[in-house]
Amino acid sequence: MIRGVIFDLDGVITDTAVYHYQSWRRIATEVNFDLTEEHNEQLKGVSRAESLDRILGWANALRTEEEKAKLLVQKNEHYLTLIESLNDKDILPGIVAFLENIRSAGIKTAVGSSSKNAHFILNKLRLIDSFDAVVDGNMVKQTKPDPEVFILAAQLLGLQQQECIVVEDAEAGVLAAKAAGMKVLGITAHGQLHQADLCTHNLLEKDAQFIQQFFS
Ligand code: B16
Ligand code: MG
Repeated sequence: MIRGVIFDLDGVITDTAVYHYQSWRRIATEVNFDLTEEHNEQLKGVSRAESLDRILGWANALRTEEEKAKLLVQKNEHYLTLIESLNDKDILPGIVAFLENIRSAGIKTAVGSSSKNAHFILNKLRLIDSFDAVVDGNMVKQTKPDPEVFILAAQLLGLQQQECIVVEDAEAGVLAAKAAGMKVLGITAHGQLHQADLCTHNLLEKDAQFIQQFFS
């Protein structure tokens, strides 16, 4: 029996992934590296610090801890300017109705995000009250694909890990959920998330019955 649904934020609740990509591209040019969409796919769901390390690795660029700290601040400042006007119109299709539906069926809801901006973004979207728990990048030590973020979310919901499913758009997040012993509903615009139990384009016309039918 599924009693909780844990949502990833970027790429599932709202499409901030494109803004992360723009800000990382700008940082990448500073180390003379052309960050492609293929590279960016490998940054989805991964923490800010780990993303920078990966970019520096691809660019074969060495930076001191102090320089890295500055680049992380620059990246986030640019990202925050890009999401300045984010509002409830930026919630992805089907999310609001799906949340209402599963909550009225007694299913608990949480966010499990690698983003340190998750609370800020949920407030901008006016969605913060739709979740019983929010775990963000400030609350965990390990980034996805480590399961810590989802394990903590289940704990805060007061549920067993296997009583929760995760909704994810990134390979790192799917692996994190599987490592936590949770089933995964993958959200994909195109293609597949290989280890997800089921994939869909969006949550339109999905309901609590759908969740119990496919994931119990
Ligand atoms: P921030 P999610 C992740 O959020 C993003 O997918 C990833 O691209 C980003 O680097 C990470 O959050 C950290 O975000 O810089 O805002 O702390 O998909 O786990 O909700
Ligand atoms: Mg995501």
